[in-house]
Amino acid sequence: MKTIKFIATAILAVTTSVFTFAQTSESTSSKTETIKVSGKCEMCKSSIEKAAKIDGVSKAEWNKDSKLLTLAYNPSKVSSDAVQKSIATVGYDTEKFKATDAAYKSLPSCCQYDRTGSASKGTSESCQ
Ligand SMILES: [Cu+2]
Repeated sequence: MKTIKFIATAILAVTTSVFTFAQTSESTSSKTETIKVSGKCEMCKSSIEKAAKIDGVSKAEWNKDSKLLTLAYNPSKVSSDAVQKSIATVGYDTEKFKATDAAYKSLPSCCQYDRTGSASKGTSESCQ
């Protein structure tokens, strides 16, 4: 009887620690990062967010005013570089990866953000 009680206690202890470990690794498996991504409007926003949401990314939110993409992802599944490459593929420049000219030119004309780096505002109209 004493042995059974000991085994039951042991099993309970192991189960509890495994559960605690699982919870701990769950909370550390997500990394949040803010990345600058060029773009202009709501249409850019949906394209950028769609491109950013690859496997392992739990949250991608681009702010059209600050041009910052808030990214939450699992670092063991995906890297920030991979997400930025995916965004560059659809035509938007990120901090680390530039879109190809072809991808940039295939964007709707209103979405062709200023690539010269000069903050000239109001030179071209935004898409509504
Ligand atoms: Cu746009």
